[in-house]
Amino acid sequence: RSRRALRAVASVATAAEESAAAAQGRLESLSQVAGVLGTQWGDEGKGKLVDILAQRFDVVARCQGGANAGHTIYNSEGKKFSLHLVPSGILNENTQCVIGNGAVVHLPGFFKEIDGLESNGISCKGRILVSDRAHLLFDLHQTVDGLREVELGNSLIGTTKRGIGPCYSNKVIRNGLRVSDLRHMDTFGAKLNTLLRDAALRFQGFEYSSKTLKDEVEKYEKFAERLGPYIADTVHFVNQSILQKKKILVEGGQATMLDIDFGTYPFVTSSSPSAGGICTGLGIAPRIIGDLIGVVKAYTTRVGSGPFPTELLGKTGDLLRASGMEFGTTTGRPRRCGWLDIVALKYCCQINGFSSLNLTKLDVLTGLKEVKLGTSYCTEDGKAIESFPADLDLLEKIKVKYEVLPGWEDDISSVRNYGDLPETARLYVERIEELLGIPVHYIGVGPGRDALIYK
Ligand code: 2SA
Ligand code: GDP
Ligand code: MG
Repeated sequence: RSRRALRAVASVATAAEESAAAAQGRLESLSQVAGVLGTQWGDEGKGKLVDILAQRFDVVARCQGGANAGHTIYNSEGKKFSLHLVPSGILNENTQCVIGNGAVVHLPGFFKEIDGLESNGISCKGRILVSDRAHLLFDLHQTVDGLREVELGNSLIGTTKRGIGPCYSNKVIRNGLRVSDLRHMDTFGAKLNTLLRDAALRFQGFEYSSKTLKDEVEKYEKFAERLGPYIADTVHFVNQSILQKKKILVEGGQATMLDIDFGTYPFVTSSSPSAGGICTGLGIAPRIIGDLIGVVKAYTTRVGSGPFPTELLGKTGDLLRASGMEFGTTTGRPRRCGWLDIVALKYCCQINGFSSLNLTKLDVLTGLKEVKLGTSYCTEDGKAIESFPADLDLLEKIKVKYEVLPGWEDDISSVRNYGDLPETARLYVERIEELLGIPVHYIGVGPGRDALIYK
């Protein structure tokens, strides 16, 4: 071979070595208990990062939400998996998965998900523990979710209709059924009857008869038997694992801007997808939690109704939707797209105290002449707004001030070393770090497992 060819081979080897070393450094330094949380309105690419990090963790746990989540992962052969309730650690055969007490479990959906994974060669038996404190989400909750949305008409929330709100409502009003109730099938029917009767009293369209109850109880008798080996006191399991020096990764669903307390209420989900949800949804003490990685999409998307200050309603929004393939993983709904919202992100970073960020889908911005960052909000008459407002009327009318940065033309999907990104792409990353005051340690440049730059 010519000297030039040899030099080229050597430099490729060096680049690969460099990226492998950067990956190792990042992965090895993660704390014993760490979390991956969404920072915007969901679908930032949390599943992909969790799947990658899972190789270094013994346990991957979900602490909130249910099958409203849609986490997409491509394995090393490029095969696509869409996970809903099962944690994204499941593709890594050495990882134990946990569905914590803060999650809501729809058993028909759970078994369907497991059957799908097993038929694709992913073994689930003995690898997933479901908290006996988690609440059961019934078909009735899904029906009620749909009926509530119809009732709301034009002001509907745009839920996934997976029954999340109605199930958490029963939890909070204290007549919900928990996984542990499956151990007492003698009283199960009477408790379920209360929920069915309440729904029938409240909604005209809700069909209910004693046969509905009988059928449902029979179904759950079978589920109880099948779920038996999965049921555990996960609070005890997780805390014992911590004492045994095992590494625990918490996988957030949805995101802070959809949080029941911090999100754009009422256009939110019914759980706590921010840092606090780790403590309440798994029983992990706050001082044990170490690194929290915030997953930030390089632009913003939102599915469902509600305020979206940096939304792009024209061509650029359509372009982002098409090139980012922005369609709901659970429902297939088109996602609304817009520029990165630094004001909302600052608010989110404040709430969660992230140690680092994963900027995802940077590749989707390739080809844009310029990219914009929404850096401040003001009222219609130009008065500055200091922090992310609770007031929806104000949010709907808000004016966003943008910082405009130059775009980049080069395809970045095969870049693996930070220094090989175009200068303007680096400028974009570094400006985000500067504005948020948090380092970006991971940069996504494609959906695949390997399409990640460790910075
Ligand atoms: P819900 O069903 O009661 O939790 O809906 C309330 C709001 O929360 C939003 N939400 C989501 N937003 C983004 N992604 C989610 N998961 C799926 C996905 C969504 C899908 O990964 O794409 O397939 O449509 C998710 N889950 C809940 C929801 O849109 C409402 O705004
Ligand atoms: P999650 O709910 O946060 O896990 O995200 P979703 O799976 O709902 O949506 C993220 C989508 O973007 C999925 O289809 C991922 O495969 C894809 N994705 C994740 N990271 C990247 C990236 O860096 N670049 C590109 N092009 N796609 C990505
Ligand atoms: Mg998703």
